Amino acid sequence: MNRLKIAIQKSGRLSDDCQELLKACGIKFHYNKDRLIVYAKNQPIELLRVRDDDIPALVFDGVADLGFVGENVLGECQLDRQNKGETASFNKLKVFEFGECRLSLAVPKDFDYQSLASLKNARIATSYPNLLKKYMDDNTVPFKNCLLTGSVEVAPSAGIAHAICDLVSSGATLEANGLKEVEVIYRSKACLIVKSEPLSAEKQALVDKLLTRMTGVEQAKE
Ligand code: PRT
Ligand code: ZN
Repeated sequence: MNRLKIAIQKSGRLSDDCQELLKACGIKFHYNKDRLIVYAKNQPIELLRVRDDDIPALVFDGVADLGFVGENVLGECQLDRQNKGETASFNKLKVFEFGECRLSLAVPKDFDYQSLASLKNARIATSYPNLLKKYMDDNTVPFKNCLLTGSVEVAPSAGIAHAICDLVSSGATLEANGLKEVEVIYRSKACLIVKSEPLSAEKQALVDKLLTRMTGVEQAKE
């Protein structure tokens, strides 16, 4: 049987939870921090360890069978494809209780924010241009996009942008940068996606077994 290919974040906020979940499902790996591909010792499974941003496309294109990814990254990549007129097909198998965060708009504390209209024509820094544009378009508020792949939270104090649209969990990063959260535009948790093209019967049976075990692991935690 061909190995079931699972894309997983190589190192970051989702890596440990995903690896622990697979372990709790009885799948054994020898992780090597530098390896892109890791084979399971006791199942026909291989992990593709990549940047989280690359995971949706690997599943959309059928390069990976399954992928663990934040719904924020998934939503952004899906819109990016759709906006380019390309297809982005997948099925969501599960949403987990880890990786929880929200994509929010934030402004400097002294910004006189009344409603979303206060951001009319503002320059907004973000790493999520498609989710931001959809939200602003849905609310018919024009704005200027400022794409940054990192250090988004310093953009207002650096004079690069009037506001930001970034991930928040505790809010400590916003606080440390003198910003206040004014709108939540997207709520996210980690999820498991599968490619839309049908899997072989053997792979499907393995996926079904994994899902049953994941449910068991979740119930054991309750
Ligand atoms: O290298 P790679 O591209 O794989 O990793 P990455 O740096 O892009 O992502 P990583 O590991 O930081 O996050 C992976 C995923 O974790 C995200 O896509 C979200 O789905 C989820 N997640 C959950 C978070 C957070 N919580 C979070 N707080 N991702 C990022 N943050 C950042 C946020 O951007 C901000 O800088 O943490 C800071 C805010 O945290 P608080 O607690 O101060 O509000
Ligand atoms: Zn990333």
